[in-house]
Amino acid sequence: MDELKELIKQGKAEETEARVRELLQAGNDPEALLREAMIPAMEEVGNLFQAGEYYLPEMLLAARAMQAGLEVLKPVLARHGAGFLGKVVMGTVQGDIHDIGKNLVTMTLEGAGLEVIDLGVDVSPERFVNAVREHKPLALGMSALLTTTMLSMKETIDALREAGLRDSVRVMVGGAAVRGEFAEEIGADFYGPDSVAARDYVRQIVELAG
Ligand code: B1M
Repeated sequence: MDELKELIKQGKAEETEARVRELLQAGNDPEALLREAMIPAMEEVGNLFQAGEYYLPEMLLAARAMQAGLEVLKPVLARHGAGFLGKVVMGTVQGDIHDIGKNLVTMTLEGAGLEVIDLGVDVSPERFVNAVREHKPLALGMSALLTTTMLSMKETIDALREAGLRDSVRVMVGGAAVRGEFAEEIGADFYGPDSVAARDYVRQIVELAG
């Protein structure tokens, strides 16, 4: 696990991929890999960047290594079986291109049997609104990693209201920049500290919808 964390911090994508495979083959729980090595690695990369010890290229390489590892986990986290429980629209908000957390939430929801319409990164309020109108999802999930972009979440909620769609969908927000109080302030229905919380929330909605 420690070695996996180091490989991600050093941005070694191929080695990360191989190590994740090895750890899975050795019987390790995929969620433990995420919790104990992969997510903490990104946390440390952020701290190194903030301390001026890492620059953008190092941060980018670490992100690539993380994504290579996630690709290996994807089929393992995915649920086998037919039929979707419902739809969720997901995206990273306007001005923000961080997508690792959003991808992780997407994978976890898919693993729980949800169909996810992933709008990608830098998604404007208009695109979110159009997707809600078109797909009629149970929930809309927005991710923001920058303090400067999290305000776009409020703009999206306001735009949903203006379009008369606010009551048709549950809005959940998350990402390193977001906190529970902020979610409440902007009128979101739920703040998810991690992908498992997001999955559990959507499961609750599915149960309520009967
Ligand atoms: Co950037 N970056 N970055 N970055 N980056 C942060 C976010 C930062 C905290 C680093 C730091 O200074 N310590 C800082 C933001 C400071 C702030 O605003 N407060 C920062 C900065 C400043 C920047 C740039 C502005 C740097 C620059 O250009 N000078 C720039 C902005 C670009 C832009 O978006 N416009 C930038 C660029 C980048 C890269 C492109 C190099 C790369 C992203 C690559 C990619 O995503 N494909 C990158 C990275 C990798 C990071 C850090 C190191 C790691 C982020 C990450 O992937 N974490 C990050 C440091 C940090 O977050 N501590 C940092 C792992 C991921 C699993 O966590 O996304 O939080 P996270 O998701 C979690 C939960 O939050 C939750 O689930 C996940 C866990 O299960 N979650 C949800 C996420 N979304 C959810 C949605 C939900 C529910 C839960 O419901 C819908």
